[in-house]
Amino acid sequence: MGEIFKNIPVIPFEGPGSSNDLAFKFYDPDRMILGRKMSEHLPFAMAWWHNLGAAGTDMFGRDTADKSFGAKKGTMEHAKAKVDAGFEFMKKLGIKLFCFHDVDLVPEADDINETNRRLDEISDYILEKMKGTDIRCLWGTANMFSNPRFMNGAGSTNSADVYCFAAAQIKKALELTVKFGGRGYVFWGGREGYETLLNTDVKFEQENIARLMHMAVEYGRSIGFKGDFYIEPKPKEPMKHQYDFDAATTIGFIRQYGLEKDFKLNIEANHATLAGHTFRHDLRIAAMNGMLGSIDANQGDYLLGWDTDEFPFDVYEATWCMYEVIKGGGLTGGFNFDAKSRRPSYTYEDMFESYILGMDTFALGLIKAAAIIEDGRIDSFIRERYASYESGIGKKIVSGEADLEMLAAHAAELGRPELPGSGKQEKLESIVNQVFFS
Ligand code: XLS
Ligand code: NI
Ligand code: NI
Repeated sequence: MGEIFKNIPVIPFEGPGSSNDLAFKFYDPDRMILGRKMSEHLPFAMAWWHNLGAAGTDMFGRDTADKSFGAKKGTMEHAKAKVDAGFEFMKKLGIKLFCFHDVDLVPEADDINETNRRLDEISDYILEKMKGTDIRCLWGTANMFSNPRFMNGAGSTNSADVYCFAAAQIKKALELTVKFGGRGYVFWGGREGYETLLNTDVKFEQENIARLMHMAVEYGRSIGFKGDFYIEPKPKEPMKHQYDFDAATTIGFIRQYGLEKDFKLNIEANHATLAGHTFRHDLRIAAMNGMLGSIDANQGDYLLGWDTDEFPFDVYEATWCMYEVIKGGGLTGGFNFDAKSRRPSYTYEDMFESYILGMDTFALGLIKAAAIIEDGRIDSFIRERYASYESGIGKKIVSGEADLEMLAAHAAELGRPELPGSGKQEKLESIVNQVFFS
């Protein structure tokens, strides 16, 4: 197979002054930020499904982009052409990781035995491609939402037979992940939820999901999977109510069912915002619970109520993301561009320009987050804000020496407290502006 993206060279870093569309302006892999290379802070990954699959189809219209890569869609030749295209794409951008669902890799057959045979064939081909490159797998997953059999869920389905197909797919996807040396395995419960309580036993469904996850851990470990399992929260779409609503809900589930040894979260920007949170909020909740695993790097549109999966463009959001990641001690996973070019962006150049945008946006986010941390004023303000817990009665509260009677006595002695001190939001926002634009 020859070159697919013929007019597109290896994408160089040219700096902010460059007017070359096919160059990085901010992503400079070897640049040192806070003592580490940018590329180490930012392990970027390509999402097989969007980049090599999604071709612009929406609810109202068919494909706009040609992603046949010279082969007939629905064939194994096409599956291989996607591998060729994907590896050329990653090499040209300097991306070292990829993420996949089982059925992103091959056309799904009617019979799962045939699908698995195809997966064996394509995974041999992918493994061959990986040799001699430093391209690795970030995470794998099973698509347990597209096939009609999963209309009522996978782990949460009412049908025990369908449940077995979910199990079979997880088993195979885990085997593929191990074959590729993947760092993680993701559960995104697109159809793990419900439309109406009139037909749903929520408790039973959640218990069944947990049972499946325990089986996945047991099997994964038995075949040598050493990475993290991740749950990717999302509040809705396609289901009206999804069980893994947001980071906090998902952490509760993980702990409720004793999965915390093996599971962390894969936080997606657009899912957090659909849940009515900021991206940053869900990252914080994950990080403070020791469950910040991986990130699906994209962004939504605040005017739209669904998962638009846009390439990250908002530098503020990327900055707060990187701030949380740095403060949270980094990721065990990486930054997967679970993002697709807009429907009218249908050319090969658009594929590259989309990734250049996403990678530059996160590079800027990293640079700005480091600048905020190095500036130090915000961090020291936050520390200072809780200083009353460092001595006196505050210290007793924190150390566990206090009881209600002691605290009530302290209040009685004071009669009335001083006001707790200005929150200084506007001052802090000005500092952010100053760090950003000076
Ligand atoms: C969909 C999800 C999906 C997961 C992987 O909204 O983001 O793409 O990342 O199944
Ligand atoms: Ni995602
Ligand atoms: Ni999504």
